[in-house]
Amino acid sequence: MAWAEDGSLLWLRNPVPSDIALRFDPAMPEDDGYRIDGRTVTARTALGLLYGKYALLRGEQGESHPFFKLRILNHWDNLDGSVERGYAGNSIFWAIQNSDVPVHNNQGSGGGLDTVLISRYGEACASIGINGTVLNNVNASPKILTGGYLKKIRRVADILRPWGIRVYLSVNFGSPKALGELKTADPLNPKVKRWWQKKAAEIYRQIPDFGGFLVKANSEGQPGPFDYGRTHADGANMLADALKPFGGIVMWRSFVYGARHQGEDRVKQAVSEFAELDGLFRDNVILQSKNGPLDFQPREPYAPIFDHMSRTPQMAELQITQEYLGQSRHLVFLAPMWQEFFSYVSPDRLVGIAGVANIGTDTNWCGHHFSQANWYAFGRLAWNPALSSEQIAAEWLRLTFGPVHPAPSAVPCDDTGLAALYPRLLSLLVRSREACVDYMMPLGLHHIFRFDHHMGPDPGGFRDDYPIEWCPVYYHRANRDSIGVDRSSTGTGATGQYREPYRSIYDNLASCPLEFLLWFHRLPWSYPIRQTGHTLWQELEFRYNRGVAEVDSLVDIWQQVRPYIDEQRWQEVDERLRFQQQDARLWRDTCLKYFGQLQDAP
Ligand code: GCW
Repeated sequence: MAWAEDGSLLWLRNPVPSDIALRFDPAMPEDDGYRIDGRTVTARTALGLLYGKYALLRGEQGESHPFFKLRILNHWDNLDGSVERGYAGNSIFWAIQNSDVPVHNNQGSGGGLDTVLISRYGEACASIGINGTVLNNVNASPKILTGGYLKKIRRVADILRPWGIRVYLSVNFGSPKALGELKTADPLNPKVKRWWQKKAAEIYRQIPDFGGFLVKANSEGQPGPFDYGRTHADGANMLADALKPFGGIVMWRSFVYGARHQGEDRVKQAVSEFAELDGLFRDNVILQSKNGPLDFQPREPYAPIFDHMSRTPQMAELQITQEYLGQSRHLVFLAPMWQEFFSYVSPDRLVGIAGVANIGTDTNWCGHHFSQANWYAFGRLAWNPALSSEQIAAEWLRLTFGPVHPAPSAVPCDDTGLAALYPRLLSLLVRSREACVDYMMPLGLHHIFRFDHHMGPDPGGFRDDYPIEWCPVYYHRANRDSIGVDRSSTGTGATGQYREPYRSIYDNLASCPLEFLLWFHRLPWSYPIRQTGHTLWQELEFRYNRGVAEVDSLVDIWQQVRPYIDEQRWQEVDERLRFQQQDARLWRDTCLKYFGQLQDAP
């Protein structure tokens, strides 16, 4: 099968059929949903018709409505064109200045903006229902709010508007001071309030449908309201008041540690910080929290902050870019992880979801062809969190690797051969996240990554010039006798932050699920695992080996599909799978060796 040389078509290689009938129906529910009947798409809004067209392309029939109102990508893109935790080239929005890094499809003459690329991005997002994008890193440069950048943002907003995508910005809380315009950024200072009000007005003059601000404050060195003895609520409300007249929102992140609750178990600090503020936020503030209480690990229990803010609208932040899951070099399909999260935190409690994007200037957008599946899955789950991983994976596989219609006659296209292999490929895709957990950090182990770049294992990692919360040894605490962190009521008490029944389930060693065992409990190496008959040590060995075997199976199935996939994509995926195969072994061998030697120590 031919793959269009320009890699930008993703799951959209087949054009939307031209013989579709489009109808407005003002009696439909008030959202951007659609109804598909044969080749007729009906919707209440123009955006609904657009969504319906793409739904038809993926074979949908019947009626469908978006579950979350806010379905937003968060780009951690820096103004110099680099992308924090980006593994797919540079930013598609902020060009590297004076660089000859080639940007694919650079046909747009947008004065540093690749208008064609950004429009394709908009289409890809719209095709899966994404309706918002934050254009810059949460570690935000104050410069984003200055005139030249605002002009550029206006142009990006103009390109994305036809695709139903609203533009948002991450803002640096200290901006008025950092830009040298005021002496303070104290949220209760009238001059500071006025500064933000004027800034909001300036933005909305250019971008009338601007979405609002995303804020990382008093976290990992970012400025925030604490700098002036104020609370997160003081800070968020001040920005919310500035945006309110224009209909804008503030997405305030709860990812904080090492500030006011320094020294406390890191996974407890968000609740310690925010629970007491519940009810104090303006109605256009949304608290945005990562799915787990630590930091996007291959597996975490859900973040208990979601149990504590009953009077505050909340959003979940998921990470599409695989910072801790092999980056763009491992095939790991993330839908099962996100579904696991929704099984603990009901989507009903959330007003939206945000996904940290994995998109860059690489020809295939995401570095790894299969990483596109995670972008796709994020959008599909934002639209309907009840979709199964299997269904999403099946859709994506078919759209991405299935035949292109009409099949180019010069290229033999044995669709049946590929179809026969789909079930195995699909099941490996769906199991790939569990495999990653197994070969990296089974049984609730977490954060044993190499410093800074988070690729590869470093179970012995310790640096006394780093905060202890950045050191792997803090997270497993393994010694000659035991491993794991006691977070139960006899330990750090983190289990006490969970609602029942989870509080008791996690607290009690006998009922704690094996996948969270060492997250919540500290156990001797010889601890007998009732469910399997292994000792703890044997169970670790078993799981590390199981993860490696799963990757071997992936490599194997990829060999079998070779005749049915264009050579270029096949090769590129194969090369990464072979790296993953080696890396899975590296994880297993490094961790087992390190933990094994500890036990043998005199
Ligand atoms: O996981 C950590 C990342 C940082 C990131 C931070 C955050 C944008 O390693 O790169 O900063 O989380 O989410 O704020």
